[in-house]
Amino acid sequence: MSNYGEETITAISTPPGEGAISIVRLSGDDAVAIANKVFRGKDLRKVPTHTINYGHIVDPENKRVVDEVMVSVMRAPKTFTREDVVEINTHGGIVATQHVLQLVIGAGARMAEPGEFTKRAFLNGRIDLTEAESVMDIIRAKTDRAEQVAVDQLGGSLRKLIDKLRKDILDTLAQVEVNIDYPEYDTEQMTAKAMRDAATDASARLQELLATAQSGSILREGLATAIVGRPNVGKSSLLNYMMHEDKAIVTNVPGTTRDVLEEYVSVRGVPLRLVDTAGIHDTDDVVERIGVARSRKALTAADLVLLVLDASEPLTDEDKELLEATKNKKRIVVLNKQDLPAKITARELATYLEPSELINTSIKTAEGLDELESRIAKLFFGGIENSQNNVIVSNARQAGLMRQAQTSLKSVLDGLDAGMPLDLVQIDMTAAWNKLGEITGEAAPDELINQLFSQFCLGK
Ligand SMILES: Nc1nc2c(ncn2[C@@H]2O[C@H](COP(=O)(O)OP(=O)(O)OP(=O)(O)O)[C@@H](O)[C@H]2O)c(=O)[nH]1
Ligand SMILES: [Mg+2]
Repeated sequence: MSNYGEETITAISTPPGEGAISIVRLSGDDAVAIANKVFRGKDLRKVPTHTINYGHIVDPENKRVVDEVMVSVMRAPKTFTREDVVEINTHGGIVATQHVLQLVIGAGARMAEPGEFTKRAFLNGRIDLTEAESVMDIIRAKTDRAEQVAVDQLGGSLRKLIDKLRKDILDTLAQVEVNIDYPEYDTEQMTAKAMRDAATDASARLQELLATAQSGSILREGLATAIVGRPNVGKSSLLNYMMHEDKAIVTNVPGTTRDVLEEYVSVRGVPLRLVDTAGIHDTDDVVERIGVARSRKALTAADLVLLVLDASEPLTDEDKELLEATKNKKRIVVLNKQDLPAKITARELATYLEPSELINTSIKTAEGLDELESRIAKLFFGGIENSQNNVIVSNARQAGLMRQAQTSLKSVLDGLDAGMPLDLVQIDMTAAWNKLGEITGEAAPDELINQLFSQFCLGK
C-alpha cells in the first residue's frame, strides 16, 4: 500500500526514561515480518489487522526471553503512516526496551530519523503540513487550551479553510486563462471584476485568520507576565497564589526576592509565563542591584504587567516611577493589602491610571483575586472570540506564509487599480495560491519539508 520508502523504520516512541510501559514502533512493508522474527506467540503474519497480541520477545541468536510484551498489528492503509505498523508494548525498563529495539534492527528494520513516522504520514497523503505541525504542537503544548488548538488542527480545521481559499483562487485563475485564450469572447471586464472580488474576499479571510496569530503565539509560548513593584508589597505572595503553591519565598523583610523567578501557570485556560521580580528601588547592595536591573528587563519584555502597590503605605516616589514606566504597557495595577488600614486613595491614583486598570486585593483574605484572574482571561480571550470556526493560527511558519500570500493579493488589487493587463495580475494571484499551498504542504519545497520534520522528536 505504501508509496514511499520500502525500508521499514523503527524507534522507541515513548519518552526516554522509566515508565510502566514503553513502545517500540515499526512502520513499513516488512514491519509485521520483522516483528514476527523476534516474537514468540501467535504467527503475527496471520493475525487479523488491528489486533493486540500477547507473547514474548526472544533473542533469535540464543533464544533468551528479553521481555513479556503486547504487540499491536495494524495493516495499511488505516494506520498513522498508511503503511503496515507494529507497536511492541514492552514492560521492561529502558534496558529491556533498548534491547527489543536492537533485536528489531537486527531483524531488518532501520532506525528512524526524528519525525520520520509523521513525515511518512504526510508523504503518503494521510495528513497535511498543518496537521503534521499540530502533532508536534500537541507534544509540546504547555496548557490544555494550547493542546485543544493543536488537536483541532490535527482534525484538519485549518487545512479546510486554506483548501477552500485556494480553490476559490484557482477558480478565478481558470477564468482568466479562458479570457487570455479566447479574447474574442470579450470578458475582460468581467474577469477583472472576478479577480478583484476573489482577491478582496481571500484577503479578508486571511486577515481574520492572522488576527488570531498573536493569541496563537501566546498559547504556544505563554503570555509573558511580569509582577513588578517596590519591595515588600506582596509580589511573591501573588505568584504563589496564582501557582497554588509556595514557589517563591515570602517574608516581611523587604528585598526577599533577589532574582527573577519564572513559572508557567494556567489562569482560566490562559497560559502565563509568570515572572516574579525583585522589588524595584534604589539600593547599594550589589546583589540586589543586579536583581533590580533584571526586574527592569523583565518589565520591558513583558506582554502584560501586574504592578503591585501596598495600600497600607503612602504612595512613594518609587511607586510613582513604576506607574509612569508602565503606563504604555498592557497592565493591571494591583492595590494590595486591603485588609490593612488604607493609606492610598483611589483619588490619589486617578492621575496615574484609568479606573479600569485598577483592582483592589488582599492576598491575605483572597479579596479581589478572583476578579484579577477573570480580568487577565478577558484581556486574552477578547482577541480570539471571533475566530473563524475557532481556528487559531498558532504556528509562526503558517502565519508568515499567510502574510506573504496577503502581500501578493495586495499586488493583485494594486495591479487592477493601475489597469495592468490581466496576464500580469495573474502572476501575483498565482503567487498567493502557491504561498497558501506551502502552508498545507501541497506546494512546499523538499528542503522545507525535511527541515520541518527534523524538528520532531525521535519516535514520532
Ligand atoms: N496584611 C497583608 N499582608 C500581605 C498581603 N500580601 C502580602 N503580605 C505580606 O507582605 C510581606 C511581603 O510579601 P512578599 O510577597 O514577600 O512581597 P514581595 O513584593 O515579593 O517582596 P520582595 O521580594 O522583598 O520585593 C509578607 O510578610 C506577606 O505575608 C496582604 O494582602 N495583606
Ligand atoms: Mg518577593
